[in-house]
Amino acid sequence: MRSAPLFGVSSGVNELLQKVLAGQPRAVARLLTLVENSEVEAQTAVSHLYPHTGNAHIIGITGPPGAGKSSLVTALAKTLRRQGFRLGIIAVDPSSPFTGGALLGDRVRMRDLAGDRGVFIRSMASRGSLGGLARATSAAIQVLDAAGYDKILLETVGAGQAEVDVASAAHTTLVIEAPGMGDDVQSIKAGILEIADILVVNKADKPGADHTVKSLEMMLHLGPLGGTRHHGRVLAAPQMVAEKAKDAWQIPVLRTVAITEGGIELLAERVVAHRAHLLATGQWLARERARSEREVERLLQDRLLARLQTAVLPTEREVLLTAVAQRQIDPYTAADQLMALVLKKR
Ligand SMILES: Nc1nc2c(ncn2[C@@H]2O[C@H](COP(=O)(O)OP(=O)(O)O)[C@@H](O)[C@H]2O)c(=O)[nH]1
Ligand SMILES: [Mg+2]
Repeated sequence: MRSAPLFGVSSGVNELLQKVLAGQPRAVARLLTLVENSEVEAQTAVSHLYPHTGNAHIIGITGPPGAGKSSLVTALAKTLRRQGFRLGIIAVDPSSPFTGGALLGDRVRMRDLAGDRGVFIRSMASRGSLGGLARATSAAIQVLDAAGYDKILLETVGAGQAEVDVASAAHTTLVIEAPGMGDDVQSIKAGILEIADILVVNKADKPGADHTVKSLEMMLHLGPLGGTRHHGRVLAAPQMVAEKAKDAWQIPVLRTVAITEGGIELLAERVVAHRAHLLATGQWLARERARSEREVERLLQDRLLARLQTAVLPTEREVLLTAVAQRQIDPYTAADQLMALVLKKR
């Protein structure tokens, strides 16, 4: 099946895609560069590779800078490698406009993994919009999935919207905290807990780790489901209890020392167990469905905005916006007029 020719692409691209499907790291690296630099290439690649995707377990790792995410990804990767999984690692830095700085540090930390053909590592930095980065990251995930990597580890710096984007791209989200990083209950953002499937207190060798663990556990139990993740379905109360017992995922709070691989075996076990849980309860499909919806919506938005840019002349736009600013027309009317221009084929 994997050797079937791909139609509608040049023979060069066809050959590259075939090599990616065969799992050749150099072809994967080349395709990722194409995908990152051009949306057209991304579309070509994803549309041809998509039938071969859907096997990878996507694991998001997020948390504040310095919590030990890259060290933890490295330790987790070593453990998962010993279990025979092939791994793709994508380190995303939305705050960095170019590949350098923090990502260079990540490279150093992940150097233990270099030379292992079963591990593919890629850093991605934002070159403009966060939306552009999200799109490139999503395409990169598809490429790695098609190339046969079993688990894709996606590291991102906790930076508001970016960490929520990670959760929406991942099946399993790890939120990493560390002691002494403003770990009071008040300063741990509730939004972070909402996306976590597994909470990790890294740097458990440092003083204050117990306090951080307790703070997180307290926040979890204050939540509506008492530390469990459940389908969004509304159920009658007795049914709710039964369903909760059957389908709920207990969000664990785990301690790790990434630099000595302490606690990593248990973390790897929970990560693998979470995938099994999602599959057994039908939540895997539900997450895929939600992810597909967000992805298609994002692409549709991009297309509509692009259409707006070509359908409306800059001068027309300027006239309308000035009219709104001068209170000659209201913003709703302006939007309606712009929409009419978009819908009118020129
Ligand atoms: N003491 C201690 N230091 C750690 C641990 N994990 C990571 N570090 C150190 O914390 C710093 C930041 O780690 P890094 O993995 O780059 O964090 P990131 O910014 O979240 O990716 C580095 O100097 C690591 O060596 C740990 O478990 N214990
Ligand atoms: Mg890092």
